[in-house]
Amino acid sequence: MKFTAPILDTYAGRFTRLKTPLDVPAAQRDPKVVETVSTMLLDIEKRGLDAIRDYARKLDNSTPDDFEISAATIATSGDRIDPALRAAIDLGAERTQAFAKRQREGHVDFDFELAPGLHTGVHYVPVGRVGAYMPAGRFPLTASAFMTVGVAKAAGVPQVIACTPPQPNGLANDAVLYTAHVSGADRIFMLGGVQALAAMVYGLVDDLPVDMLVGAGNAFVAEAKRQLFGRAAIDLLAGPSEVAVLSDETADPELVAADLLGQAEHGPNSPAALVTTSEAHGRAVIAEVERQLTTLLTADICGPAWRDYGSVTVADTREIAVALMDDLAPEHLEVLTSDDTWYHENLRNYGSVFIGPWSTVAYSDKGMAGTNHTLPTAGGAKHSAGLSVSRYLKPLTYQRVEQSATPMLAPATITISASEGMSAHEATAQLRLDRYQA
Ligand code: HSO
Ligand code: ZN
Repeated sequence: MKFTAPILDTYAGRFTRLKTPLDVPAAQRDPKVVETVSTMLLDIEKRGLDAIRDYARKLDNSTPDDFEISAATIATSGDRIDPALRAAIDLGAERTQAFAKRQREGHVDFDFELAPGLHTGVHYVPVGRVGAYMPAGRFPLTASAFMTVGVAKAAGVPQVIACTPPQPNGLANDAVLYTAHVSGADRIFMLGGVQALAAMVYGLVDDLPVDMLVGAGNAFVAEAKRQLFGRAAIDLLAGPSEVAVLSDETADPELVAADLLGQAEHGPNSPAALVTTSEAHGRAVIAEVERQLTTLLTADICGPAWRDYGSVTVADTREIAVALMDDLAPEHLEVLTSDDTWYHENLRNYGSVFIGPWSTVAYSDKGMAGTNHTLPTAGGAKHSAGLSVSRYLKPLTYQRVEQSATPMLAPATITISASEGMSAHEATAQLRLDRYQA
């Protein structure tokens, strides 16, 4: 599709086009990252817990006798954090679970007589064992466990274990611990990065391997998930967090600029895109971003992100705006227009949408909106949705055939099997037909 949208000057004073996901280097495709991770995984598979200990010592300067965090440390984590933070975490856990439980109700088993005597249906069963990774880099992302541990529990996952890396002081982050605890984690281990994911999938710290790995992390964590996929299911491969805003002349440039910078904070390669139907509004947003960057405490990250991965595009019509946005397929999408309902009805590719000036991405990021913040990045929203109870549930199918339905199933099964030369398949149906006729 060709767009005739004029393109505005962006932060660096040069003309750019709308940044597409392909412009963002996929760190997980860096051959050095791929190789480091595969060497580590092979080593861990061969040497087991000894290798885990070696990596924990080398990479995190961590040498505990037991990686598991004691029940007492976990139970008292809430006492070691600010009471206001504790209350906020309680609220986030409750709201995220309430949304997830409501979504769980939408997955309804059914039993359907597809043809006379042929009973079929779906029975939803949660994954048995989930391993959640809870990062703690420059920003500890406290709310992460709401989305992974809490939603898994709301889906009915019986065993959820979690890993979090030691901080420079050698201890786990108490806010992260408390969040995992109130979200329902069964066991928590102080282990970081690739070695944490490998330990969970190979069953090295808990008795049994996990069936599914979830949770955000750096490029090494994402690559480890990619390489472990198949042995375990994964939520998704997250790249740098993104935001896109779709606004018109009725939107407040100050809010739009703040929300663009709000996600640019994730890293110097976090894309922030504005698509607007008003050039004057676009210019006002650019000026506002510049102004806010002069006082923002994390301008060292947001500034480079906006300069290198920021974009402002003017669309002539709302249809073009929608087409541009659907092509971008952003992780987070905000709509601030006089026509929000029309946009909501027409947009189709995004991880989560925030409608109107009173909705902002951070509400979901921190668990207050109840929705999941683990969402597809880098255009993944074209084919996938984010993490939710649905991802933890397996829609298992069944069939129960009455004797009387045999003539309806067996002959065609025999015909297809015979045509393929699959005699053993054919025999299973033929036996039943013979008995039915006898
Ligand atoms: N925007 C991130 C989640 C997050 N941001 C948590 C801040 N805290 C991915 O959706
Ligand atoms: Zn965020």
